[in-house]
Amino acid sequence: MRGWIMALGLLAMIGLTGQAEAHAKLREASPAEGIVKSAPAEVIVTFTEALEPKFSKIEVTDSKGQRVDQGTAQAVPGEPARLAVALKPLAAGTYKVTWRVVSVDTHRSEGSYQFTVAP
Ligand SMILES: [Cu+2]
Repeated sequence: MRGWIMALGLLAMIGLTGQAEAHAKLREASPAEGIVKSAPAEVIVTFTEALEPKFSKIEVTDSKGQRVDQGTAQAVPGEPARLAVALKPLAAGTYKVTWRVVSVDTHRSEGSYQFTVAP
């Protein structure tokens, strides 16, 4: 019995440490990095942690640095680790998605990737 309690305590400690060090990392994105055949209407990014949508944003820019997203990124209902932003109609070309997010543990993280709309 004592062994069990110690083992559970150890597991709890590992669990807590793991959580404290967890930052929101990009888990998947739509469109994904690379080439897409048709212009997407929105960008949806999914992270490894739940986000604070009010403090999280996505910017999508074209090769000239012009914004092509339609503004504020929105939380996806029922999907706390997911953020979406609508796009203006995209021509063929390469676009950069930059995300700056705050996860529910208040940690900030940011990053970017590119996708290309094929001609
Ligand atoms: Cu964190």
